Amino acid sequence: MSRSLYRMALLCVLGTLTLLVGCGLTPATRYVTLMPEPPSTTVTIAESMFTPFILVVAPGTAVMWHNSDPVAHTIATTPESTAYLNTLTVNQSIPAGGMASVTFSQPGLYHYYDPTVSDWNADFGRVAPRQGEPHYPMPMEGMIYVTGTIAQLPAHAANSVIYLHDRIATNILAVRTGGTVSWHNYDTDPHFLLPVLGWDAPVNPVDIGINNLLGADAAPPDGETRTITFTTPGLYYYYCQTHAAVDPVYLRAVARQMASEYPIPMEGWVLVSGN
Ligand SMILES: [Cu+2]
Repeated sequence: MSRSLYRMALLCVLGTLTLLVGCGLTPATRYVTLMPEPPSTTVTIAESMFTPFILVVAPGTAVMWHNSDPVAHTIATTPESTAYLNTLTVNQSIPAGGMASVTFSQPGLYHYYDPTVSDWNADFGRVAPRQGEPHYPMPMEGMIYVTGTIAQLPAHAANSVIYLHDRIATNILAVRTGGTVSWHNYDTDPHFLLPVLGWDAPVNPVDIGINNLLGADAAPPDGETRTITFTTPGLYYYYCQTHAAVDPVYLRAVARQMASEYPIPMEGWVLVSGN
């Protein structure tokens, strides 16, 4: 083989090798491009309910709603808005069998409902169910809990039970880690606040126990006060055992018919974050 032929042969081999390496790189490069997809998680819509009722995600997560009902549903944040609640407004219709996706970047709570089958009750500041829906008296609502640190939450928050009502005055509160929340019973009847069991941390990461709040009838003149110190960050979901029960499938408080606020359950949330 002459020197020029040898050189040509060598170039051919090198060229082939380059092509092979090139072919090998192309899919790998494409794969690497797809890698930084945001994490995603799914809320199922079925029988006019959102499951799970409380979804916990890290900041930057895309939440996908999958509507498996034969009718369209809407996801809409409630009118509640604070530094830690509904910092993003959502209002999207999801056709039957369809999907919707929302990415939540800011830590906090996002409280939403379906206004086509439930109602925002402005007097109560709560989502109310409609009679005739399959899981009445549970309204079609849900909570997205985006973990992460929320700065400048108060060290103390005061809450109460309203006079002559089976109702928590402030449904959703937040305090910094190590902070305290007190509940004063302005009602005449006793109330018993305890966690909705069955959730995994960071929902109810610590059992707050049964908090007996005697009313003015048993503890005159003005009922009892309980104060709880929250040393572990998380979302504490509680209810009053006298005026609500827990649905074992959805792990939600359900109003008892004898409660004055029926069908709205006596329940509340405490968000604990930052310091
Ligand atoms: Cu009660």
